[in-house]
Amino acid sequence: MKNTFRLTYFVISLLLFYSCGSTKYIDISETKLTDDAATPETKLLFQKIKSIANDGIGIGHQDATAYGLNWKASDKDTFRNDIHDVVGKYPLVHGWEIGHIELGNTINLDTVSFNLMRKQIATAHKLGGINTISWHLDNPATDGSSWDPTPAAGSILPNGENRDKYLTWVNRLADFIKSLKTDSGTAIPVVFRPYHEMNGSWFWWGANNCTTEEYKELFRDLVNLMKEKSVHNLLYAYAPNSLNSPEEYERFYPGDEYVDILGIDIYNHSGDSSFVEKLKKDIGVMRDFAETRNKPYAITETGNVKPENPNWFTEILYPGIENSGIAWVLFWRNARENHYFATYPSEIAADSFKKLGQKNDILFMEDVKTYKIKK
Ligand code: BMA
Repeated sequence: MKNTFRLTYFVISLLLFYSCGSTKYIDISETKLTDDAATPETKLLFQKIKSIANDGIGIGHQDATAYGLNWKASDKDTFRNDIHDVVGKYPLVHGWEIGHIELGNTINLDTVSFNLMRKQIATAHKLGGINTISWHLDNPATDGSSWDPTPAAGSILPNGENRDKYLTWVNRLADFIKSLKTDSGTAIPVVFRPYHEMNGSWFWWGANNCTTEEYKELFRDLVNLMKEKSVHNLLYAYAPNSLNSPEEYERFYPGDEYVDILGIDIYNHSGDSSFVEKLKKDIGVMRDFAETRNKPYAITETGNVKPENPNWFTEILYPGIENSGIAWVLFWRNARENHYFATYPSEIAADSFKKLGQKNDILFMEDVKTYKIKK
C-alpha cells in the first residue's frame, strides 16, 4: 500500500512538473483589441499569437480536419488531417470557410457541413490549436458568388437598397460565431479574416469593383455590427493579396482600431524560385506595417499552384519565410489532385514537407505550450 502510494505520488509530481513546464501564464490586463469587450480568452489568443511569433512559425491548413485527398470527415469521424498523415503532427492553425452561412445553408460553398465545422473547431481549440475563419459570401446585389464582380458594396452600407438583406446575412454569421463554444460553454476565440484579397479584382469587394472608401466602410461596418450583436470572441485580420507595390498594402486598410492581425495571401503561381524573393519582399512590407502598430502578422494563405518541385517546401517556401517574424503560414485546402496546397502521403513534395517540419522554428499544434490567463 505504502509503495503504491509513493508511486502514485511520484507519477502525479512528474505530471505536475511537466504540465507546469509546458504552461505559459499570460497577463492579459493591458491587452487592447478592436473589440473593447473582447472576452478574456480572445485577449489570451492575441497574446498567444504574439508569443508564438517569437518562438517560430506555426503551420496552418485550410479545412484541415474536414477532408483531404480522397477522404472526407463525417460527423462521426475522428480528427484526421493530411499534414498529420505525413508528419505525425497536427497543424497549429486550422482555417475554416463560412461562405453560404449568410444564406442559412447547412453546408458551406465547398460542401463542408457547418455542424462538422463547429465540432472540429471545438476539438482544435481544446488541443491548443488556433482557428481562423474566412468568408466567401455571395454577391448581395445579384445573388451570384463572391467572384461575381458586379458592384455591391455601396448597396449594403447604411441606407443602401440591399441593407436589410445584408443585415439578415450578418445576423446568421453572428449566430454561427456565437455558437462556437467549449464543453463548458465558454466562447471559443477565432481569428476572423473577412473581405480578404481586396487589392485584386476577382471578388465583388475587390479593387475595381468598389471604391477604397466603400471597402474601408464595409470592413468597419462589419466589425461594428458584430459588436452590436454581442459577438466578442473575434480577432479581426486584414489580408490583401500579394502586392504590386508597397503602397498597396495600406490602400484599403480600415484603420488600427478595426484590425488586430495583419495578413497577406501569397501563392506561388509559376512554381519557380522567384517566389523566394517575392515572399521576402511582401512579408517585409507587411512586417514594417505591423511592427509600427505592434500587431502580429502572418501568411494567411499560400501554396504551390504548380506542385512539380519535390523540394518546394524546403527550397522555395522556407528560405522565403525563415526569420521573417510571421506567426503562421497557412496552406490552402487539399480539395483534389489538381487543387491542393498542403501535402499528403503520396504527394510529390511530402518528404520536403517532413524536412520542413523537422526544423526547430517550425511549429505544429503539439509543439506549443498551453497558454493560460495569469490571475
Ligand atoms: C478558393 C478555392 C475555391 C473555394 C474557395 C473557398 O480559393 O479553393 O475552390 O471555393 O477558396 O474555400
